[in-house]
Amino acid sequence: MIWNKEAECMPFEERGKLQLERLKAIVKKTYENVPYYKKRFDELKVKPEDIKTLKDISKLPFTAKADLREGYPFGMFAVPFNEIVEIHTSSGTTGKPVVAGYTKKDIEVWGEVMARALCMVGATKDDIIQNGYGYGLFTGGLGVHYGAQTIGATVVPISAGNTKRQLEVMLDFSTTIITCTPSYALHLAEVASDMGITSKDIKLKAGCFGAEVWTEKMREAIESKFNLIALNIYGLTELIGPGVAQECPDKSGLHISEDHFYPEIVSIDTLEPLPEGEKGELVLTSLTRDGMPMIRFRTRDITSLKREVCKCGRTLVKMERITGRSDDMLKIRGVLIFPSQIEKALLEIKGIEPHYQIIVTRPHHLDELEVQVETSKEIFSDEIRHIEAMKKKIENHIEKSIGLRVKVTLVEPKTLPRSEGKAKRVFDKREL
Ligand code: DLL
Repeated sequence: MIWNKEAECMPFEERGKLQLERLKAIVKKTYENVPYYKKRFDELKVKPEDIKTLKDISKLPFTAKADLREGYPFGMFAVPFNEIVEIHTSSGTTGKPVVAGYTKKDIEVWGEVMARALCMVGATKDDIIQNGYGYGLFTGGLGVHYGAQTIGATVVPISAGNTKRQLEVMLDFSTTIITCTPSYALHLAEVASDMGITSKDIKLKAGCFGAEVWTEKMREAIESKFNLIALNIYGLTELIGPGVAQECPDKSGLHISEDHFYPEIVSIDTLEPLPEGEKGELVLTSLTRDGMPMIRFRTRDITSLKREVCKCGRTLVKMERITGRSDDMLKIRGVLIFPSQIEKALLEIKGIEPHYQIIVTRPHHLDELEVQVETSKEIFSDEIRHIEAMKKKIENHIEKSIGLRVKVTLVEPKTLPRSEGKAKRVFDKREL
């Protein structure tokens, strides 16, 4: 099923023309309305009129997450504030989050691209979509919600968590489509099996899973446990939220809604655009974003692009599933964190040595983060209850700083491995 055949199956050349037209317009709008971009363009001595072909996009400046933080909270908006009807923020909790502002038009586009995504998964007016993405400032909940409503499907806005209730609702309402993170889907499957629920009791036909890195192995596990088709959805707050790209049942890549989000792949080392098919960092430009246009946003996500007429009939370019990031950001239970944030929180505590390791595991399909820290000799030779108190203090301090509960293990001084080069701090054992 295809939601918007005209847009999704448009001949390559015609789409190229549309993209160029939209690119010129968005660059002009951004230059004229966002002082930050005017300054960046001027520094590079590039003017909106310099965009004559799609390739000219490489003349434009990149935008990084840090740039958005600088403009916190509303510095990147391109419309008068009273035109903004909704605000979301990125899930990172330290420092200032990235704020995304949406006008009415943006919400419509979001509904459109999410309708395309859900339709790719098989959603129709007759489906019951159980939306297990978090509602709130996170874009997952409302993004899926707008798409479901655009299609006219029945959305159950259950949000994330409350696993037993999720399963009861799934059975009682005969949910046909589930949307949540893939790790949570596996957790649901495990709890379902503990509760004696089998795939025969469950009416799910499809799942739309994303917001974090996952693998083919995870797909196989989810599909066999729930007897459904599990498809990959990609998106990010800075561009809109979920709905930037979605996998179709051919499972040969995620179709980017490139009439709204223009993709480039650049080399991680040189930031030069790479030829099609090569792996590098995904850079996205919003072509139609009204409230907060984004020029060449560095997603830090690693992938490659493939342009072909897909078996499903769509001509939208396909990106390979995201295999990692070009920075050391981790996504733990949906929250974006950098190891440096943990380091900063740790070093704010007296008696802690700057030697630590972060170990990420996924017992029962839920992420857990353990921080092993060396303490000073004095603390380590202290009474057990003092050590316990120290451990609690660190756990609380980290939670306050990054918004995530972690397990702290105190280790003896000089026991963690020292490295000669770049210290390896993070041991991600989630098999992603
Ligand atoms: O995760 C939006 C979203 C919600 C996508 C629901 C899909 C479903 P952020 O919290 O801003 O937004 O995080 C964006 O998450 O740059 C990727 O690193 C990662 N990510 C998102 N989708 C995928 C995916 C939402 N399918 C960041 N595979 C992105 C791998 C993903 N990583």
